[in-house]
Amino acid sequence: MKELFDLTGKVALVTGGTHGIGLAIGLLLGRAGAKICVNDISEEKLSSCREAFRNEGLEVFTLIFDVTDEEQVDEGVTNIEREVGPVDILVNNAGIIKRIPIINMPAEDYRKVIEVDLVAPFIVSKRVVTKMIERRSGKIINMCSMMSEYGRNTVSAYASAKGGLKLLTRNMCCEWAKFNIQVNGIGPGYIATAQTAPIRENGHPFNDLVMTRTPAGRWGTPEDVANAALFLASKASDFVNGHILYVDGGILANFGYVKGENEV
Ligand code: NAP
Ligand code: GCO
Repeated sequence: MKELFDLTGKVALVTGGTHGIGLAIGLLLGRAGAKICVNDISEEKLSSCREAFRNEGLEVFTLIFDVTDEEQVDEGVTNIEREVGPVDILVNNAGIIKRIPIINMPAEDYRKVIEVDLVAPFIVSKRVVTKMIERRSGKIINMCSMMSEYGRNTVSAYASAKGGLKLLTRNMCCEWAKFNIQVNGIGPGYIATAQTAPIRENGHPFNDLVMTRTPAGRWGTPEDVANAALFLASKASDFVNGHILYVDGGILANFGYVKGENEV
């Protein structure tokens, strides 16, 4: 049973994995035996990431590159292939969000979110998949969102990107499954990280909405998401492809309810 989730001998790249969901994924895949590579655009955050791994008795190969820059991605992945080995597991985790009403959002801001959240997973996957095809084996996990299914005020760019990433995931499945490469997405619900801190902390009313719309009645944790990543990175998911695994405490299943109505 344990060998189903044993990643010993595998090389995993988690983009933007220095904190939040990406860090939790890297630590868990590392505990499962994988050699972990993490990139970011901030050396300071890479340094704190190395400390987090050290504190868990784990090694991590860190490197700086911007996932939206094809040359930097090629250089970074070439460095990983030389120093660590070809990437077996790619987690396209890096992402940004800008919460601005459409009418006020500069097109440049819209493009930037699309670049990081949608174009970058295309760029990084395209660079990494060549060796996966050669070796007839690989796992790609795209970090989608419940905004791959829903819109909401102010997150038009983010929802556009995450909706697109859902279909890019399915297209990658169509083109690469025949090479024994499984490409899936994870769709987290509302997770307590730096990205959601502005709408979760200091009594923000959005916090009440999330608490009532989420049947589990809590914010998710980065570890909740990492558990799903371990499944999609392991042998246990070898026949799962083109799937978006929602890790959302039931929010997508829930239209909502009137507080106190027929509550058990
Ligand atoms: P986060 O704390 O904002 O972390 C995102 C990471 O991506 C950061 O390390 C960031 O680095 C990195 N990054 C941003 N732009 C980059 C670039 N151009 N090149 C390389 N790295 C870059 O976010 P999170 O909450 O952990 O979320 C991680 C992923 O899950 C994102 O894709 C997010 O959209 C998705 N997600 C989050 C939630 C949630 O509720 N938190 C729910 C659904 C989906 P810097 O910090 O140095 O900029
Ligand atoms: C927001 C939140 C969400 C989460 C996540 C939900 O402003 O609505 O940031 O977008 O980040 O994507 O799944």
